[in-house]
Amino acid sequence: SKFADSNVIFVLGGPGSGKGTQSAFLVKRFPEICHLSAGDLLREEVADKNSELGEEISYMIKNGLIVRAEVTVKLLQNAMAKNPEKKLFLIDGFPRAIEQAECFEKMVGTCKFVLFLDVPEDVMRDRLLERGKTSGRTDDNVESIIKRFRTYRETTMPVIELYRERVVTVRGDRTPEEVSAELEDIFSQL
Ligand code: UP5
Ligand code: MG
Repeated sequence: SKFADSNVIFVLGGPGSGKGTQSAFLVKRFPEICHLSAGDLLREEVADKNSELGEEISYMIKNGLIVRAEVTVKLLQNAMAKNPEKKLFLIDGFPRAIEQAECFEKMVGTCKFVLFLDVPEDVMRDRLLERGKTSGRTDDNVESIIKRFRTYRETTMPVIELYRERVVTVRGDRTPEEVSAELEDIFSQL
């Protein structure tokens, strides 16, 4: 394989680019893969009445801001430790800031490659607003979406630049099935 020897693949792309949808497809198709969504792990903390971090995280999510790197890396580390039998970890929505990438490299290790789902902002916005009718997510509204896009452009795009030699870009503005077919191809070759 042309990819580095690591059991971690980062899945990046803007809000609503299809990271969760395509990660779900990949674990169904390749059961040896474990999908970990950083956003889902943070939302679980908010839902956990015993968590001391719930309020801080809830504020950050609603405002499209990035939670302290150590918090998210710890949640990811714990989740990885709970799935020791898995061969490959798809880490979705992380790292979305340079400091997060550095923290993960220091505490866990490097990544095999970065899967980047490229979708124009207007397409992502329409998807998020549509999902917002039923999702119950506190950040699927116009105000939060504008903030999420700003953080994405200013803070997450530099991560794509940082890893540019290891980025595999897939166009995400097609039907879910078309995107999945290309991903199946890529992952079959690993
Ligand atoms: N959909 C998907 N694919 C489609 C397609 N090909 N055609 C048409 N529709 C498609 O998809 C979004 C919607 O689009 C769905 O309704 C889907 O059916 C449809 P989804 O697969 O959910 O996209 P995804 O990229 O996962 O979108 P998500 O909203 O989850 O992305 P975000 O990156 O915004 O959210 P995340 O959960 O990763 O992060 C949320 C917040 O948590 C961040 O803003 C931040 O505040 C915080 N966070 C941190 O602080 N640190 C972290 O490390 C991670 C998150
Ligand atoms: Mg998601």
